[in-house]
Amino acid sequence: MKRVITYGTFDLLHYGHIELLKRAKALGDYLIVALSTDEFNWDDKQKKAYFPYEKRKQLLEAIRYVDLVIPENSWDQKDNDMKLYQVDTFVMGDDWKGKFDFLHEDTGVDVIYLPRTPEISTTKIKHDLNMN
Ligand code: C2G
Repeated sequence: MKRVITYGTFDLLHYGHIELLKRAKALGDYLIVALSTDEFNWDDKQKKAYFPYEKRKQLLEAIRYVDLVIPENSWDQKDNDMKLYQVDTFVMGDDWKGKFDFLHEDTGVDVIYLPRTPEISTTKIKHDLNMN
């Protein structure tokens, strides 16, 4: 069984997220999503999600491509996650291109960056809805 993992906040879930998850799942048989906790978002990513962790988790768990949702609460957990969850492939959108190449050296996982879906982002949604 080929195990794939990806990380993110997935706030205000939109089709760009779905396209990423769909392509990530197509790279294996089992997709794990490490979902940024509210504390990690605030303390380390300087962003506040509209939906709290439990709601974002509920939405992700309803997606056919997602097999397991785990918390992301540190930048440093990835190496251990690769081993703990016996990951074969790490996937991120290409806005992160190059940032996680160390995972291949450290753990041997394949590191794949997928093109982002253009024209959509959580920030754009908030802006277009005149939310702050
Ligand atoms: N994404 C995409 N296309 C978009 C928007 C997002 O492919 N139009 C991808 C991002 O590249 C990312 C994933 O969807 O791979 C989740 O996006 P975010 O929730 O914005 O993730 P981010 O805040 O970048 O967190 O440790 C890694 C971080 O947790 C990543």
